[in-house]
Amino acid sequence: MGTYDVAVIGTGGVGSATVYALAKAGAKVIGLDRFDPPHDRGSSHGDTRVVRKAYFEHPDYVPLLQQAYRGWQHLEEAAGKQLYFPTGVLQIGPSEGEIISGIRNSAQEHGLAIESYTFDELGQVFPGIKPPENTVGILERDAGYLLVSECIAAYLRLAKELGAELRTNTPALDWHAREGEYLLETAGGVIQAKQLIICGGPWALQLLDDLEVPMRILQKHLYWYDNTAPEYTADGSFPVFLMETPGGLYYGFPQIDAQGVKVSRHDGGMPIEHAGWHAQMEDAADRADVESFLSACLPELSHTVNRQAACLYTMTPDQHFLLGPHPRRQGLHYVAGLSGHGFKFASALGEILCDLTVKGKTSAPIGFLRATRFY
Ligand code: PYC
Repeated sequence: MGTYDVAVIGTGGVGSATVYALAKAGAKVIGLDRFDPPHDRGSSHGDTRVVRKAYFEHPDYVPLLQQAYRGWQHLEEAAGKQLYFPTGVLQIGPSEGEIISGIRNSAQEHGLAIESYTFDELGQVFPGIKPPENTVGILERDAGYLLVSECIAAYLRLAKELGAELRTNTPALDWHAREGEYLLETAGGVIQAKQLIICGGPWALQLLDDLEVPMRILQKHLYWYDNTAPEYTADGSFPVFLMETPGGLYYGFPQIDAQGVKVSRHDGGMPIEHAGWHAQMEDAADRADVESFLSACLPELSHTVNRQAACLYTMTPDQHFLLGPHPRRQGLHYVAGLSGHGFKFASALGEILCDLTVKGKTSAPIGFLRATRFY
């Protein structure tokens, strides 16, 4: 075994992409996970994830998304299967609200194609949607959803074929720097690596506590509603949607299988003390809240839940990611606090973390995501 070039803690969305990128670059890499990924104990499960480019959160994310789109295409080719489904993403909100004005800024700054709809047009073009009063819509066609667990499984399979070592059900307990390398204490013994990448999702609160950025964990519920209405199906051209309503920010996916239409609330959420959570699978207040959104805005959808799941968001104070080389520790790199919108970036973040370790630098514009913005 000896010393690895790089150890990656956490092989969910970003960790699996990172292990793959490192193995492809010829590094001797080991990836560890406390469960057996793809699993449902973190932030990368529930079948689907939104992928979109005209990013309302900040225009500086757009170059990373352009890299991510290329990365997902590469993964599809390498894995020999479709993982990205360009159903389009429709975002609805007040025309001066955070979402609509943010999309317009990003699209303008980066020359991205978007289509605008007035309130009246929304009702005509998307007959299943009753938009909240005084809202407008923007459709981005080169956007849609990714099959989240299948992306992770593909990265891990391909990484293994390229020689990466993967240890599942092996919690990383602690790490120490010693004489130019890292010693990683795990439940299965100590691992030595020249460099360390921490992609621990909600476990980053413990593993990256010396980054000194206060993160918190929120639990979110996902619901799959039974559906017989053709206007909510992917075949019926229903897009992925995000809706900024007076009651909250909700999102969902077209029906793609017998489970129905997946809907959840993006803002809010229940604070969780520790990532070793015990899922509270039923939250009557959350479900009632989501269903009042359905009654108001997706009135043809049933309220019969075929499946529900819970997942975790790891939030930073400003809801932007933490990414980069550790400010005080040579050879230690971090990605954390993806704040519920990170999976779509995983293919790019894996390449960037690979470059930071193998080349010692990246040409990707990630300065705005450094943890040092909080100091
Ligand atoms: O990343 O677009 C996103 C998203 C919406 C809701 C949860 N994540």
